[in-house]
Amino acid sequence: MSNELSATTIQVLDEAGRRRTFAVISHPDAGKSTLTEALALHAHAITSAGAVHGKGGRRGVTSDWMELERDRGISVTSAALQFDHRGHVMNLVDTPGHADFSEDTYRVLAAVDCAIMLVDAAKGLEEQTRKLFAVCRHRGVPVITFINKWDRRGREALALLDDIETHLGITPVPVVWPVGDAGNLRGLVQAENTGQMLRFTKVPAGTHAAIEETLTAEQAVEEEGETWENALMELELVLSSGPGYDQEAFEAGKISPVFFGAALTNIGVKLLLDAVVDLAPAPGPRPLANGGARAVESEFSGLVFKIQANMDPAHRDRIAFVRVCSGVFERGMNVTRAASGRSLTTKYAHTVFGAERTVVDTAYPGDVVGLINAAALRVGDTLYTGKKAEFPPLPAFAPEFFAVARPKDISRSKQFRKGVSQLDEEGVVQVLVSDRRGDQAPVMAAVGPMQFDVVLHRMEHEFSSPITLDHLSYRLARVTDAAGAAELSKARLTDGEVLTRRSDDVLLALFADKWHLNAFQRAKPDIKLEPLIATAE
Ligand SMILES: Nc1nc2c(ncn2[C@@H]2O[C@H](COP(=O)(O)OP(=O)(O)OP(=O)(O)O)[C@@H](O)[C@H]2O)c(=O)[nH]1
Ligand SMILES: [Mg+2]
Repeated sequence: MSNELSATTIQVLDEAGRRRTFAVISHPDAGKSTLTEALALHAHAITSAGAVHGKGGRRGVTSDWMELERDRGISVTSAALQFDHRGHVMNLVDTPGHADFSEDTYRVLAAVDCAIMLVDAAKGLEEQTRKLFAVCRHRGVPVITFINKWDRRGREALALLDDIETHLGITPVPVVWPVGDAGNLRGLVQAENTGQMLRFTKVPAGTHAAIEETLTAEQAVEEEGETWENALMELELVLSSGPGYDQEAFEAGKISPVFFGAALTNIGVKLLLDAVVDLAPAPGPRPLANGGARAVESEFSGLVFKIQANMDPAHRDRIAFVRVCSGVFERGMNVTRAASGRSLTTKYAHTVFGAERTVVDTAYPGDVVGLINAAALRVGDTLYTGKKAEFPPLPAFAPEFFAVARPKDISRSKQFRKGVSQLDEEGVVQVLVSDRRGDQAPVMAAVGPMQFDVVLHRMEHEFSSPITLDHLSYRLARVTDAAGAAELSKARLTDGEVLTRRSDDVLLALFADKWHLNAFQRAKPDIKLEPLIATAE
């Protein structure tokens, strides 16, 4: 083997080294979308907050899909942004916090190299944040902690860190410490440079970056007195009782660097952005389904982690979001879809920024590319050129809510079918056909009921086919096989159990409750009934 690396290899390694691909995660309302916009604002990728999700009455990039988000004030789907910062290419994915949309968030976590975990200063560690943290740990995604909303009254900094240590089993290591309690934020001090205080002046409504001034320690004592001294004391206390920052320990998930600030008023956001460049790992080798790993400098490979249609009314089309895992992506290249072995061209490739997009000609490991109208692609697909690559499958969650969908206006059955299959492909819900109801009345299966709200809204506004949903009393789904299907079809016609077929041909037996499941299992002990991944994990 030659010691000389080819020019392409050097270029790929260099470009990959400049990439930071990360997600923002947390319980609903901790401020992920606000932080996402503040980060983009700091990198000068947008000129006023509100451009991504169009929140708070500010002018945003409008679309049907975001209309629902605006109405509710919550994110119902993840959004990818790319921008430059300090010579690095930042690929940032904002995720929805609500548990009902957690399948989307879990898929994003399969596509990033680092996560920023948001903690609301007043609420502390909330349930969904803990679950998402557990997923990061399981997947080996290192976590940076940002304690948000320090501009409002909240808990004590030391107590919050204590909770992280106790409940998450990871050592929080402060990189930044707040000067002033939550609700009385005077400024920030950096662990590496306790000789100065960073003071911020709020700009109304956070439409622009907060103005920052630097005080020397003497000035800080003079102007902030005890508040400054307390901050130094607390910081010293935490640092002296812990291991200190260590890059290897961070990447191994043993420690989490901690930042404080307020996303809404852009305080502490720049320090966080710099930390992503300095601390978050660049794309590395990716584990393959059958063992081994794909090195970043290998030929092209990518993972489809999300499908979204109709993001922009001006472009009524379907985008498959691909995270480039290795090699160079060039628009127009032929790639192979691992699941089918078929090849497809990538003529229409875009970089997306919220709902906006621009044509992309070349992309490198870590980048997120949107492939337009690649109808064959499904969430979880691996694409590659050259030597075959197949990444491990993405988790599919166990649905716990089921409803039969019917068009309100049967003359619009074509729009109805189109809408249902589109929402199925995106994974907005799983679509099942039950042996009793047939394919005229598909059964929508969801992890949480809010997914149904998205279905109702999108069917009406995007597909012009308003629907009714009749909720069914099933709560449990089990994967079965042909033998199980035969038995279930023979079962008495009660509402206790039913056989369904998912669009990927997986057979799912649905049961009203664990008693019906147990009774069926006792009667037919040899029948295959395997659980799916539960969200409670
Ligand atoms: N006071 C204060 N409010 C904040 C801050 N950051 C966010 N908020 C507010 O918190 C609310 C929720 O913010 P979002 O950014 O929508 O939260 P999210 O985490 O994206 O929520 P989901 O996407 O629904 O999970 C909004 O009203 C924000 O204005 C902050 O630093 N200080
Ligand atoms: Mg959000």
